[in-house]
Amino acid sequence: MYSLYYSPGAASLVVHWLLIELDVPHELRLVDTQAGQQKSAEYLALNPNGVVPTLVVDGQPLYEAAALVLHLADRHPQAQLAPTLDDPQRGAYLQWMLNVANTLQSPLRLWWYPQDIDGERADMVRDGARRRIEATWDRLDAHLAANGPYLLGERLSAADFYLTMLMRWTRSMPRPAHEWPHLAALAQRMKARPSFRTLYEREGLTEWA
Ligand SMILES: N[C@@H](CCC(=O)N[C@@H](CS)C(=O)NCC(=O)O)C(=O)O
Repeated sequence: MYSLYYSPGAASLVVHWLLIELDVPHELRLVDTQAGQQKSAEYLALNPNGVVPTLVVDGQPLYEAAALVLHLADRHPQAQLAPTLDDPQRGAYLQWMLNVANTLQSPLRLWWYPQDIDGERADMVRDGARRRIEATWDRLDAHLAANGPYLLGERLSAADFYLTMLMRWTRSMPRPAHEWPHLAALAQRMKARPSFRTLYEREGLTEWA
C-alpha cells in the first residue's frame, strides 16, 4: 500500500501520475504548503527536508521525487516503464532520470523559490536559473529531434513522465518548454494519456491541460 503526501502541481505530481498509470492501490494525503504544513513537526518526522512529496511504502516514508519514480517503476515491472537491469537501455534511462532531476529540476526550483539563494535579488537568481533551463531545453529538444519521440526513442519510460512534469512548471516562464517543437510533441503525447486526465481531475488542475 502506498500513501502519497502531495500538493497539487508540486513535485509530488509525477509520483501521483505514476501511481495512477501503474494502477496500484494508494491513498492521498494533502499537504497545505501555503499554510506551511510541510514544515510541521509531524511532517518533518516523515521528511526532514520539509518538502513534498513523501511516499510511504509499506510503512516506510521515502522522499525525493526522482527516487520515488525510479522505485515505483522498478516495483511494478508489468508496466514496462523502467528498462530492467540487464536491458541495454537501462543506462540511458538512469542517465535521463538523473539528468532532468539535476539539470532541470534544481534551477526550476530556483525559478519558483529564488529566496532559496537570495530573496532580495530574486530577479538575478531567476535570470541565472532561466539561462540554465533554456540551455537544457535546447539540448533536450535536439535529442528528441534526432532520437525521439520519447527520451528512449520509441520506448516510453518513467523519465518521460518526469520530464513532462518539469515542462509543466515552465508554463509561466518567458519561454515555456512547449515553445520547443519536439518537447511540445512529447508533451502532447503525454497529455493524451488517460492517466493525465485522471491526475488533473484529482489534483483539481486546469492550467497547461
Ligand atoms: N528535491 C525534492 C524537491 C521537492 C520540492 O522542492 N518540493 C516543493 C514543491 S514543488 C515544496 O515542497 N515546496 C515547499 C517548500 O519548499 O517549503 C524532490 O524532488 O522531492
